[in-house]
Amino acid sequence: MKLDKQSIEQHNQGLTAKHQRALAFVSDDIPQVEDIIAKLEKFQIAIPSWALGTGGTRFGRFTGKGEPGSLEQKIEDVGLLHALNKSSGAISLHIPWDIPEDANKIKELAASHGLVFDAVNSNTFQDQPGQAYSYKFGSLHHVDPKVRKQAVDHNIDVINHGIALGSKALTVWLADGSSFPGQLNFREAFQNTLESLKEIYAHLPEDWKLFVEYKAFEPFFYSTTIGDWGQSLLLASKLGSKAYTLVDLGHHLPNANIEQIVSLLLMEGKLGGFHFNDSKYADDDLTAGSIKPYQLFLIFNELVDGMDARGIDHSSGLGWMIDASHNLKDPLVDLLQSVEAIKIAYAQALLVDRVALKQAQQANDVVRAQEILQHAFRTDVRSIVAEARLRQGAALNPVALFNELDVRGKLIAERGSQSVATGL
Ligand SMILES: [Mn+2]
Repeated sequence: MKLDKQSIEQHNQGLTAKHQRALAFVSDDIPQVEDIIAKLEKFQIAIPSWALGTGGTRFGRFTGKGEPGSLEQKIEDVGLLHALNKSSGAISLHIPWDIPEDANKIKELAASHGLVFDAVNSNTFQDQPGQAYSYKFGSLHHVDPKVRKQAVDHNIDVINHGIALGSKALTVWLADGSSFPGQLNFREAFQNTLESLKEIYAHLPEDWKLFVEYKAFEPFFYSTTIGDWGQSLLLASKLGSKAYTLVDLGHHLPNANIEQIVSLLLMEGKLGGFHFNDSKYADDDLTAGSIKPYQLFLIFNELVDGMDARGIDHSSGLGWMIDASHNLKDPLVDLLQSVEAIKIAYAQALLVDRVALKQAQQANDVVRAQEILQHAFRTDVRSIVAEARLRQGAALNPVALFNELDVRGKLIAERGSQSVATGL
């Protein structure tokens, strides 16, 4: 299904008066509000193809209804999100869960929804039917060169799919690690990973990036071969200028200072992209901003500061992606909430008075520094984010319109209640 312009306009008309009041109230004290709105309009967050179905837990999967059963339907779903918020204009594909049979047709379909293809993701954390060697003991770090070669070849295959779709980046996340002391030689595992990544890197087109994702633990529980940003940065530095570190918010040990990590990676020109989600305990993959909105703001504060310091374009300089999936909410509504939370944090970060903050830091005025940050965080910017949407023809309240139009009900009528998304 596609949303028609008229239902969006009708929805907006009903909310206009209230919206204008809220916008006028908050804008009065923000001289640069037009600049913030312009930046918000440009800022797009890629939707992962694996988040459109109801995710599972280690204990089971409770499937939703009307889930997208094909790549075409997944693109249709992201198109719906983009029509509702005009902030989800890209899709990040996972291979082999979503292999396009006819890349040109898929590209055209995506373009008809106003979508482009963001980073492609390889998968060497599962065995696929007919695969010669198992990844049970890892992939790019494996002791057996035949397993490593199979994993390298898969990544090259993913790059080729991405080239056909117009992607410009490959994200590599490895489930390589060990669960028991003595299982692995750390140095050999790292060297094997580096050599494998070098072979993949050699196949990257000139205008592509390689994102090296890290994760502290899980699925292994003693060591992870790319376990933290230091190990990722080490690999990215050895690989070359097209390799970057990718930060997934859920891939840190509890209470890690992610904003400091982001700041230093940006300083070194090695922050490639982001996977947004939120968590209470570990890699919980919850809706962005649902547990720790202040942390999300502090991360964006460093992102804006660091990108401006290096003259990086906010919307295109880094890869912005959601990586979240759970099994309670409607996945489409969940993604709308995540995108909204990300844009709110970004808008608040744009509000920070950086000249005053610098002065406070130079004067060791701790109280003033906190006041400046928390003033921005406590400003209700929802109407500013909504205004950016309104100007692009999207809905003032995407979640409300999703419900008003009974989008899920219509998808169930089209696809049936048994349709299950491929992937997780
Ligand atoms: Mn991730």
